[in-house]
Amino acid sequence: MSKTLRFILGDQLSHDISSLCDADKKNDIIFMCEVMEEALYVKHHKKKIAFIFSAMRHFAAELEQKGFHVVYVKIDDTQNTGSFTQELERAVSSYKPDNIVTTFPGEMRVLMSMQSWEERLGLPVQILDDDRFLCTPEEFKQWSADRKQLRMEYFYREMRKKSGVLMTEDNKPEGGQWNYDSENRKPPKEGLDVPQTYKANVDDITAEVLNVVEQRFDDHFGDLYPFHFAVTRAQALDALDKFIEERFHHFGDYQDAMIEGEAWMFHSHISFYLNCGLLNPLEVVEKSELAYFQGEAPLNAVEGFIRQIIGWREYVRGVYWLNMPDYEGENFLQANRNLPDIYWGKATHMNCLAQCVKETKENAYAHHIQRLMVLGNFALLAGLNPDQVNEWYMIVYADAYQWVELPNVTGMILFADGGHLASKPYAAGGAYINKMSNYCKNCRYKVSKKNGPDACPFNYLYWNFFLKNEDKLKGNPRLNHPYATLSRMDDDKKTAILNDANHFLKKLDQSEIV
Ligand code: FAD
Ligand code: DLZ
Ligand code: SF4
Repeated sequence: MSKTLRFILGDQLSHDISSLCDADKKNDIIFMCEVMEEALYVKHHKKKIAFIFSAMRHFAAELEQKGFHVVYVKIDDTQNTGSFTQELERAVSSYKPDNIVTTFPGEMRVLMSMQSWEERLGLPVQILDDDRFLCTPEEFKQWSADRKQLRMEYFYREMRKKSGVLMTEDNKPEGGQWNYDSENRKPPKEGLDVPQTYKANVDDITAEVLNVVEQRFDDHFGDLYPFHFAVTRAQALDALDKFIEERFHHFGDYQDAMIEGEAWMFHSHISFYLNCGLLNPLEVVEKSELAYFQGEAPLNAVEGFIRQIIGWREYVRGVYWLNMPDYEGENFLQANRNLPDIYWGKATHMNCLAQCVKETKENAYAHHIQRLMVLGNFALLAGLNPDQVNEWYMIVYADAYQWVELPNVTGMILFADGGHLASKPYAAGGAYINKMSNYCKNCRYKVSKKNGPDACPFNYLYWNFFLKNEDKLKGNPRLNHPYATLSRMDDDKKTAILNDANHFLKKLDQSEIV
């Protein structure tokens, strides 16, 4: 009987993952390792490292309980060499397996490393498909092949048909429409009662991990405490149930709303669990659909939520594998400004930015509209360098892996891929932030002012962005409106915009408080 070493990565914590499918309890070895290379290739938020290590250790314990032979290397094991490849070398020389089986990873750099193992380790290495996604990279490639422009909405409809989710018996979308987004843009209203997010207790395994992270990764960004992420599948399922029971009915209505001091709003907070394998996307979607049919959540909430998971989530993964490795270096707008210290918590008068960074630092989480329309919008309008912005997003969010982070940053917020993922840049002035949040009330800037020292910087940066990028953006039919407005704008107004923007950006570059 042959002996297989089954290598499980930190984002492959699913009991039914392909690499475990036909595992033999008597002969095979399940191998997992905590390595410095993964914790340091970007300096992840402390909470993210603690979350992954604790979830890995709990998963290994569950496999052991099931009777598997698990070999687990901890970060502080004295012999730990610090990299996947070298740890595998050590394991191969100790346990002498006949072959290695693993599942397709979430990042190109890990795939390239995996592809070198067969030669380096001198034994067969099988990389199995990651069947936790609805659409394979090959299927996405086929879908995109005959299209001039990729659009998430059409891809999403294919996924609805493929999965049968929210489809009627005669193959029509439930409720008659594919998309209920127009109902999902309610501004926050006064006195909205936002439920608490799920909070797991810290057990002995997590306490040990928190201690290690405190000692070894103290110079990383972010607050380690309080730590209340789910770290087992059972806890992640509780977190999902809590969302469905307490927040789902408002998810659609307030999907784009932001309230100062309310970091979690009516979102699900399950991206961490989906992305590391504790939850399976299809089971989440099925539970959501059931909630709709049982009358626990309205269609606009359920369709909107399901679209994020079988639409956006699958779409960005498809875009990632379709375009890597080139996607990593894209900089269509030639944006080259250094990431300002505001993103690391330096003081700013811009209340929206300050609040979103503060919550990111505390929770290793910000909800979509904070990531897109505040932090991302500023990065776009200020012309921040895509490499630095990508690195920041990879570092600060506990759900960040390159397959999902890179398309959202390079494609969605920075338009650095020239429109491959999104048809136009998500640029907005202060009015949008004011409509969807209460941040402006406590800001030193006046959102209604367009120019001058008290004006909201988003207002003049918005027009400055379109003026500065005219040669690259003017032909885009979806930008006819801003360019038509600019063509009617008098020269004095344009000069005021350019002056205000120059003055602001100069201060930003000189690390002055803006
Ligand atoms: P909910 O709002 O409750 O949505 C439900 C689920 O839908 C999420 O858990 C997630 O799995 C999925 N989803 C929603 N939007 C997207 C999207 N645009 N792309 C992929 N999946 C989506 N998501 C990550 O998982 N990891 C990242 O590193 C990441 N980086 C982002 C960077 C930027 C600049 C932007 C604009 C978005 C990013 N997102 C990322 C997408 C989205 O913001 C997060 O998935 C979401 O905020 C997670 O919180 P939630 O679980 O409460 O989501
Ligand atoms: C994010 C992360 C971290 C911080 N540490 C580890 C680790 O020590 N061991 C491990 O197997 N995985 C870790 N991960 C998740 C990996 O970075 C992730 O599996 C790859 O990037 C592929 O998506
Ligand atoms: Fe942000 Fe402008 Fe509102 Fe201040 S006024 S919170 S900078 S949008």
